[in-house]
Amino acid sequence: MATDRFQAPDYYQVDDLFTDEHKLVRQTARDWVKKEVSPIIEEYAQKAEFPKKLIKGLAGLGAFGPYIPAEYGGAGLDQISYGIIMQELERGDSGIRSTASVQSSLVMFPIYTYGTEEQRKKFLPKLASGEWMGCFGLTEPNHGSNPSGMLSNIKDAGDHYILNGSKMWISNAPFADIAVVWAKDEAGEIRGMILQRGMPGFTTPETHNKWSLRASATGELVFDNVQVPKSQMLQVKGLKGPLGCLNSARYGISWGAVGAAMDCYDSALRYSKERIQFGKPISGFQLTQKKLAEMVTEITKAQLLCWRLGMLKNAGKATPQQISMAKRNNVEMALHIAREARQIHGAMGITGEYPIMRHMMNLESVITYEGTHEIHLLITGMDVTGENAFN
Ligand code: TGC
Ligand code: FAD
Repeated sequence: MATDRFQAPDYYQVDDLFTDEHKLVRQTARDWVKKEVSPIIEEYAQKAEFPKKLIKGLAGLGAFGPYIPAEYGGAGLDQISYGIIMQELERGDSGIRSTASVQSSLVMFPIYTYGTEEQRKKFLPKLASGEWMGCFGLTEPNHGSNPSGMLSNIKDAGDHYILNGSKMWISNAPFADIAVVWAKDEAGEIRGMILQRGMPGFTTPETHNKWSLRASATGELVFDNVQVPKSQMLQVKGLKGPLGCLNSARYGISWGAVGAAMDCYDSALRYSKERIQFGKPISGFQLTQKKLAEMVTEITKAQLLCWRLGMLKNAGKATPQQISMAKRNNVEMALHIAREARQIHGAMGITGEYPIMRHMMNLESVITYEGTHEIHLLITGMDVTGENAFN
């Protein structure tokens, strides 16, 4: 990839809304991405491998559990800082943000929120430092958008449960040390539990041949009579357990998507000024300006949406439905910008010289995971009409 010359657009001086701490967090994350992610990410995406060597640096940034209290190893930051970190990581690559999202919101969050004090002390500091990596198993081969139908199940066997079933499309699964897994008990209630690599009957085969999120490892979780000690169970029952974690991850994605969009816009703007056709820079053509003007408008709107949602989250007032709106809007916005930026780069846009095609392909996963574009629309639809159109 060409040298990373990224300059963030800030058309409405959104910077003025951030505290000095937010700006420091952002500068640190931005510098780290430029130094550590940009020079290697294209190579790792091309060879479809997660760059494990970034784990220590991610932990050092506070990207694992940004809002988890310091007493458990987290960075103790607010929700805006958490969002800013996700924005900067996804500016580098959605797969890197994915790894941090899963570790923070889908593994550390449930252990912090639904775990016993013993579980918090045992797992959170090691997850915050990156010594242990985690994954989150909700989706199954036949239950994606409707996790309430899951077939994975546990049976009571005295001091432990016996777990059977499988999960699919699980980020970080191939190398995770622990897995937060959701399965139904004998009463049909969804329960959460912490599995550790090496438990007999627990395997994590890798999923190959992805065209998207290639620098993130994806796999299955297979449970064949796994004995789960009762001390590994989380203290929550029902679908609200896993969905509560998704609120936090979806919020982070709404910021992350802005990062990917900013990178595509910035690259397209620079390219349009440098690329000469018909004797002048292509930035001088009205059709190019339409694309760029619309991009920066949509980015600006999304930046403001994120900031406001973050403030609501800081105040404990953000609803799941508001989070759905931001995730849906911002990911679609980023995908559209990636496609438009690809056009501005002409043929160069399909190469690894520029980050555009990688962002575009990544965003095809981001628009599907953590609730598809359609599911989030139905969540908003139900919120405003009071009518359930899911089934
Ligand atoms: P429904 O009857 O509506 O609700 C069941 C219970 O859950 C509560 N609830 C929520 N609680 C917290 N947060 C939310 N967002 C919640 N949404 C609902 C609800 O109040 C109820 O509680 P209670 O106490 O009455 O039992 O459930 P439903 O079965 O009709 O489903 C609703 C639907 C379709 C919106 C939900 O299933 C859904 O969101 N589906 C999408 C599935 C999804 O997002 N999967 C993501 C898997 S993880 C992933 O993709 C990680 S990618 C990671 C990466 O690499 O970054
Ligand atoms: P389906 O649910 O089969 O949906 C197929 C299509 O039907 C979609 O367009 C959908 O919007 C539409 N549809 C479904 N129901 C309705 C409806 N009621 N009304 C209208 N349209 C509908 N999951 C995890 O648990 N953990 C992870 O770490 C994880 N990581 C992932 C990483 C990647 C790279 C990917 C691609 C996925 C990951 N997922 C993970 C799974 C992801 O959450 C699911 O793919 C997603 O929830 C959608 O499920 P599905 O793929 O089975 O699609």
